[in-house]
Amino acid sequence: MTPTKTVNHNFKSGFVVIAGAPNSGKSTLLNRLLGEKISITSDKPQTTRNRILGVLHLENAQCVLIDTPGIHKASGPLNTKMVEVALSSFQDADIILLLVDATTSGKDAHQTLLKALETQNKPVVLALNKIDLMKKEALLALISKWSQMMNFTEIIPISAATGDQVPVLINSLKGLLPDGPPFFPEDSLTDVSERFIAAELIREKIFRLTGQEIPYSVAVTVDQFSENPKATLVTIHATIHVEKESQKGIIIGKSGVKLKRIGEEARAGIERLLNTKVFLKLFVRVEKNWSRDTKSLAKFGY
Ligand SMILES: Nc1nc2c(ncn2[C@@H]2O[C@H](COP(=O)(O)OP(=O)(O)O)[C@@H](O)[C@H]2O)c(=O)[nH]1
Ligand SMILES: [Mg+2]
Repeated sequence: MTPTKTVNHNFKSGFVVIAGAPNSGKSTLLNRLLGEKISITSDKPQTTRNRILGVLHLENAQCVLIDTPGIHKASGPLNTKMVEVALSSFQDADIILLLVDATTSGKDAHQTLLKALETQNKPVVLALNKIDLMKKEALLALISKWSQMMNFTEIIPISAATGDQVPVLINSLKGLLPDGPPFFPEDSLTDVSERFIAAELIREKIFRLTGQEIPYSVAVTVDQFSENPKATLVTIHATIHVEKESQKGIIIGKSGVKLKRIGEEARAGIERLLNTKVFLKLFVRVEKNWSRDTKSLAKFGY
């Protein structure tokens, strides 16, 4: 006997991979689409290191969004790993959402990506982001330029930061989703743990509060994550791993001022995420050249 496969024509579901160059606003857009901060953002390229999944629940549809580390020319093992993660996520996609920073969009930066997209046999939606920073005439010229570069399913100008035009984007994605049952239960937002997001929020503050080389030499691990019996307080111990003694000094700062600020800002973010009081204790440790060592990369989850 052949089992009958029932397709519910009233429901649509699928995977949307958000691809694009570093800093185009992929993580900002994911957070905007979900209405919750699950992916960290900063003005430094390569803030996102892992694949982050978020579930967007719509009426009669479910859109599983994948935030990827940006695609760029790889250099060094950590970067190579990030590009691999981004490219391999295309395979799981029903729709590819290409996000481009409209203010800096030049063709060169996207060549690697366009080449990879041409070989995919699936809808590609182009979202031109950061239109809050642009004049309308410049935007129209840009739309015409991109429409000649590749045969996109749709081109939608948006602002992930203000939310402008984001509903239009959601509608377009919904229309392109295949028929199918939901992948995730109604109340789920992401597949990563609160513990992981907590470590990421600490890393975000380091990205935002330190300059130049420091962010790329930092990994964060959560060593303890425990709730008191009444669930009114979460205690977190986390370690910030750096590659050199000098970097440890910069993270800690004069009389510990920098580390204190990182801790305060991270705690506020984690409290918003968990919706409870948080006690956060941070340690700083030197792990020589961890970003060039495969074993350390694995230990830190990359
Ligand atoms: N003005 C403006 N800034 C944006 C917008 N979207 C993202 N950004 C900023 O661009 C930077 C990179 O964003 P992020 O989401 O980390 O980019 P990602 O590397 O692609 O994930 C951050 O400083 C964001 O605040 C937007 O629509 N308008
Ligand atoms: Mg990102």
